[in-house]
Amino acid sequence: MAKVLHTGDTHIGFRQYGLEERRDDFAKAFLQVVQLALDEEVSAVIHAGDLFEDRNPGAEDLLATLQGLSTLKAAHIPFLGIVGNHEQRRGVQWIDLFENLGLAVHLRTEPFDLDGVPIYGLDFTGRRDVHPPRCEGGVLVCHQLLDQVELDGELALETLWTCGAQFVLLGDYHEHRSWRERDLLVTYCGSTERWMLDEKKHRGVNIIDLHNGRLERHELTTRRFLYIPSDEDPLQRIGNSNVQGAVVVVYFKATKPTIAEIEQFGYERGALAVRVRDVRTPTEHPVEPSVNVEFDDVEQVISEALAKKNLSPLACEVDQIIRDLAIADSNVDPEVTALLERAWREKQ
Ligand SMILES: [Mn+2]
Repeated sequence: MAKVLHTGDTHIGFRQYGLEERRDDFAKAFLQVVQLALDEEVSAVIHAGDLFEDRNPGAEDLLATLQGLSTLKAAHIPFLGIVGNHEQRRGVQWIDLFENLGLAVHLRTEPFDLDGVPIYGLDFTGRRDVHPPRCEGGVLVCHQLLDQVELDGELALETLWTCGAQFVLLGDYHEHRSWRERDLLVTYCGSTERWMLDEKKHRGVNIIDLHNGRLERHELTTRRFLYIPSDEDPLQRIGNSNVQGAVVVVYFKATKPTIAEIEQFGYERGALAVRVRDVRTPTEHPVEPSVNVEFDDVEQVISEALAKKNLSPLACEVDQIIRDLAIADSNVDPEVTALLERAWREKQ
């Protein structure tokens, strides 16, 4: 008993590289985690935020999510979650809707009792300093960046040693990490599919025994990514590998073959996607020849770059308004003004 599955950063609904196959992969990873929870007979699934890629998941994303949550409910495994930065809405949150349907519990600073262990939750609070609540003898679940993983991370690891919790289960950072000091375990579970190209390691989840503090990693079976370093000949490597259905990632610093040739060869060999990353330093190539790189996916490149900037939810909303093609250019100003006025009023 009191063995919990800690997951997060599922990003259901992410149509990575503009591909339906990838959207499907993110939902499947969630269902795989649900199956693992059943197989491992855990007492609860604890989700540390970013269940969805954004705050408007599509019907197919909701369907997969409801299937997963219903499966857990039928197996009497509670799903305990918080809100991450990606899915955060003004007003009602998705987790509230699932809670209303009896399929989930929205963890809050008032603890949920799991077989005698108090479980506290803190929704994503923005990129400002975070002060953890008191969590005496229990588990704190939150979605923030620790100063140990990002220099300007808003949550200081130091403050967690004194919050009273025995376990701090984190989401937001997409790699598995953990720290132990005295009786406290602090851990990131990592994302369940590769959300960015540099998430090279195997994806997985944490299974934690709340009685003895033991943490086990369980790897997930996810879409194959073939990483080709810049010192290898990409055409030769692709030719010698089974790339059928895989995402091929080429780090590239030579001038031959061309990026277009690498892409074409990868697709001919059956790759699902070919991403070429130019790793030459600007001084090596003052004239940028790779005009076609990522052109079909420019929105995605911008999203990935912005995600690294740790913008506030408000700044992200401004960005979404500006990039939303459904909003006419002449309406961008009034939309942004209205948004800022709303935010200002909420602060009063
Ligand atoms: Mn995330």
